[in-house]
Amino acid sequence: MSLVQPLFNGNLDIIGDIHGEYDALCSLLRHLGYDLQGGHPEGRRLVFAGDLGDRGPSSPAVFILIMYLCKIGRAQAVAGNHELNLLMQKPKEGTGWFFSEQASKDIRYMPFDVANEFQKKAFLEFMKELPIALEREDIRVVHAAWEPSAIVALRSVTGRDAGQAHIAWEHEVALDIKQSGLKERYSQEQVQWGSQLSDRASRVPMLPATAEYMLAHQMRNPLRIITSGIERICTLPFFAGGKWRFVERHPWWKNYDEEPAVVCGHFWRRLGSSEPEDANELDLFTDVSPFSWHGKKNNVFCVDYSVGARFREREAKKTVGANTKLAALRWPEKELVFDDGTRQITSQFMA
Ligand SMILES: [Mn+2]
Repeated sequence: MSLVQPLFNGNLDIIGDIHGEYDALCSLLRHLGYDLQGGHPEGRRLVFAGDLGDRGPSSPAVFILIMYLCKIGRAQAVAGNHELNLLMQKPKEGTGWFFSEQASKDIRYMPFDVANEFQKKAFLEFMKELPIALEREDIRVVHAAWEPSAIVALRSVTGRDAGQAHIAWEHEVALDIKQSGLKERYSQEQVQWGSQLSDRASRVPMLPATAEYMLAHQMRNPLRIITSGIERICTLPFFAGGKWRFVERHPWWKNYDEEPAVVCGHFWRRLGSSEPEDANELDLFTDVSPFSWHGKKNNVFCVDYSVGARFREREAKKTVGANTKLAALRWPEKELVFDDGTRQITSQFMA
């Protein structure tokens, strides 16, 4: 077992983050021409770019279907940051379907189906088997970022699943942070600023040790880089997800100059007028049109069209799916198919 595995040959339909939106998945598969067993009249095959569950109403059903399709060889999937969290047994926001201690806190996402013990065990076994990256000569698939040095590090992992490799790297980073004195400086800042760090109204200046500490956790762990992307220290702190932040996402594709195309998910591309929940959060696609390839060579494509934000549309009693879609990128056709049946040819490939 390796964390970087060969991708299927032939024509592919690469599907972005699903986040427990089972109905969207079923209608997308129908529009793509798949039958209930994942068979396709033209022999096409499915690839899932990770983040199968969390937030949406039916994460268990999504896992059951994809697990089945992968087992019978009709689909492949890479793990995303949400799969990694489940593997690490970290009950984060949106994981109430999996962790009973989180279920009552996930009010925003209610109602949602909850996995039983038997299912959880099966899902964990399945996630342990998932690769982090899939590759072939012309195309690569990861959840968030194809960062060449992180991929090299993943290739060197043998005899460990992603969860075990993640723990080992986290230990290494923690030890280094402690020995270098960064942990001590970080703790001092945390004590000094205390509850203000989670108060939007407070004026928190740039905290250099906190920034460096956060950056180290993200950038010194190859698994984090591939499943949640590249980060940098930002110029000004910003408030997002209930905390003051000192590092921001970096559009890694601006540095990607290798030949094979890369398809990823994770980055919540926006359609139409949908607004970010945190106005301060950096939109990585301000200079990229919604259906365009992007990056230094224009050979990277993020296929996540924010279906994970459907809970917000439900919450606001808006039309579900108006600004959020589940998408598949057809390769080599480079056409998008959405869960509502609409299609769109992508633009600017290698332009
Ligand atoms: Mn993600």
